[in-house]
Amino acid sequence: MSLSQQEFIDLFNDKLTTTLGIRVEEATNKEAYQTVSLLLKDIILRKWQLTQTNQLETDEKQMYYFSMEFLLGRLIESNLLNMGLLEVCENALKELGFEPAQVFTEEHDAGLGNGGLGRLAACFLDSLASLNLPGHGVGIRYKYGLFQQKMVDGYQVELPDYWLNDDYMWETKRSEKAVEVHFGGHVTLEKKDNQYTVHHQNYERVLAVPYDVPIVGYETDAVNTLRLWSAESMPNSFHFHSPKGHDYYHYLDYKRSVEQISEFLYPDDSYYEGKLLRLKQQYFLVSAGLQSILKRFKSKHQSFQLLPQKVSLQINDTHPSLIIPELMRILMDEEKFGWDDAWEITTSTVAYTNHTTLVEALEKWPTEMVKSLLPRIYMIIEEINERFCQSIYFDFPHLREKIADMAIISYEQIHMAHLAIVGSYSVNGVAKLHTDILKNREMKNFYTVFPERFNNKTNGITHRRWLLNVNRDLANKITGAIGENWIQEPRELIQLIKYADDASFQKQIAEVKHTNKEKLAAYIKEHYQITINPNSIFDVHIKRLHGYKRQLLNLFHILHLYQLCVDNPNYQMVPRTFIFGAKAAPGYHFAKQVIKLITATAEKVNNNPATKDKMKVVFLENYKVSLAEKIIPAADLSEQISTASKEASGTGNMKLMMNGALTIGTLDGANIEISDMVGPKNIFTFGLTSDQVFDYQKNGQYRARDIYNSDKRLREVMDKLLGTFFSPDDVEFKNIYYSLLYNNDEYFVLRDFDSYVEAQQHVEQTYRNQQSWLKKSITNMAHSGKFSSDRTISEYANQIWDIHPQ
Ligand code: 26W
Repeated sequence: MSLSQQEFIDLFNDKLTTTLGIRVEEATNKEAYQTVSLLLKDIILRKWQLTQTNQLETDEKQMYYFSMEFLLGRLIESNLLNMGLLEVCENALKELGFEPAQVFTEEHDAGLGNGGLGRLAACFLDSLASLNLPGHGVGIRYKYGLFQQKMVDGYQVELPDYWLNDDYMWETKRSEKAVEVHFGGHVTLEKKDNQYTVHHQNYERVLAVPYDVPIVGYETDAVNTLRLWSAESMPNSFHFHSPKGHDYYHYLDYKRSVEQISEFLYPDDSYYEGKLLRLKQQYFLVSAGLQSILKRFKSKHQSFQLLPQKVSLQINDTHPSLIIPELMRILMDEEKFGWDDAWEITTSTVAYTNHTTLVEALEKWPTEMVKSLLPRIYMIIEEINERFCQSIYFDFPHLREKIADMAIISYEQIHMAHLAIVGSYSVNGVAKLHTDILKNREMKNFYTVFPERFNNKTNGITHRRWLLNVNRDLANKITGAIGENWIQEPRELIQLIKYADDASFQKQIAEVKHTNKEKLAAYIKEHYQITINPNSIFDVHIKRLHGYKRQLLNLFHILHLYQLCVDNPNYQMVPRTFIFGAKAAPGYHFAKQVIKLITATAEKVNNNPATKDKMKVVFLENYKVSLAEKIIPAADLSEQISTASKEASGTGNMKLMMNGALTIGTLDGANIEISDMVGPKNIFTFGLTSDQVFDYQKNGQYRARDIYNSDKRLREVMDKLLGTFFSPDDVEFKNIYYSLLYNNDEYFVLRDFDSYVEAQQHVEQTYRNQQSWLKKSITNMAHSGKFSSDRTISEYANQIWDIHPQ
């Protein structure tokens, strides 16, 4: 798309008049934002409509990405960029007297996700559209996104994220495409002429209304769709005629209970809680999404035999795995297929991505709950289980004793991961190590039965948002050196290797980083009244707060440095700014205590004369996509320090690397592949390997207390948690202390401390030599092309979905 600046201004003024009825001089930043997005949406809608017609006509295979989370953040800048209108829009806004950055920040983040899994889904949508691939998202239009985090006296407090307070500019409600979803009731089977008819009665009816968001690709024609479903009560469902007069109250109850379904996103990350409402959400997503896909399919095809050739359904973790019995239900009960044919179609259409092996994150629904909420679905799951167990018994006699472990239903629980593996044609992990752990440990028996299903798709991130949009200065320097080819072909970033040693390029890179650090410092000054030194190392730890992500290990290093400075006023260190951003699940007490410990440490470090010029600790409130976009370009050091084997992949590691940060990390998730790409000299690795972690878990020989006893530094740090260091009479951190010493330190914080401190010393030495640091930084950027989600999505498209550019 190309528009001249004047054309853009004319469109702007016109929109302002016809929608808000005001003159440009009166318009606020918010009104300017609304106007830009409206005029942009007009342009996008034309393309969107063409794509839809075209996709229907050509009848190419479509892929649908089912996810309970899409963490989109803001769309304005990436939509402008992808439409080729970013520059002209910015110039036009300036001409009209606005500051573009101020205008863009008026968009409220769409925070419909918790963390990695949700953001991955959003990056995938961008890559699908940018590669011109027919792939769409299916999700829930939560009225409230992930909670807003407010810090009060150093504690996290959760506030509702009412993101729809202002209209969401990118969505279009499609009432005419609404479908019905049924819950509860009774199911009876009637046998007639050797055919079963299923009667489902007395169910609750829910109206699922889709809101579509156009997904624009970078310089491509196609506009894909993210369809978000909202739950409404059935129209005309209020009847006056009961003589008892209870109807009105029943109606209100019904309406409340229905609207609840799409009310809020569960804030748990990697922690499963068997809540009925969550189960409702999952079935609601799956049933509504599938119905609309099948409607479209039916408008073109006579028989569902063709479904696997025309449709691929990817499920983002097990959260949408009810799509398997739901598809079976529709094929059998409504389309009258027999079991075997229905099963063949289903298991050739659904593909499953696993994102975690943490036991506490694996979904297991109580049979009673599923039986009463989804009676027909439960019957089908029982049958899937029955047949699966039989097939193991007869076809894999050597696995007979494993049947109890592999069953989909056991101990009154449905194991959703087992259902997902048995019911799909592809099972993928999200990094090499993670896939190996699935194959050889966690899902070993399933791998024996279905070896051809398992495959790896290492995660990726959209380099358009995470480099081009958020760090334009850096992108320009890159283009200055190697040309702009890398934007279409991110692997071309490898050309930067030639400049890794080039003094003039190093200088440019250093300048950009410095400017970015100054910007972040100014932001921190403005919002936190903390002065940070742009010449210090910006050491960044941003991700959900979780035991396995070991923010605590980072903190112990900070407290250790603090002690060194206090003990020796002449202690020489390269100044550092430790930057944290993290939300804790509201019910995760340990994680919340760690947040409080970070802020308490910040108080100490930032105010002690012995440390305050050498170290600063900053906890940035309400970590979200748009905050990540501010921090990442300014980062020197990327903390990726999970207990080996626990982080399936990580994607923050990729974003930071792409922006020139060096990684300090364990050999976990995609860190291993980053290390393979850049080589050991260009990354600071430390700590136990995953095999060592597994060995400890098996042999039970880990003794956290022995390490505490033998390491004076650790004792000094940890004893601060109990004594009067943080506050005179406070014992609030004793839980942390106990979890490490009495519960034997589940995440091996103490075990990795020494090796971490050593790696941090290495970081410091390297940073002292700026030339060497910059060389490593450029080397990291050069190898980051592999981690573009364009690569990931091409692999999914070719190896799993069999979809092709349109
Ligand atoms: C049911 C509760 C629940 C909620 C979310 C369980 C599990 C999850 C997700 C699987 C957690 C998650 O986001 N996992 C992350 O997925 C990323 C994308 O693949 C990976 O990069 C991260 O390593 C992984 O932790």
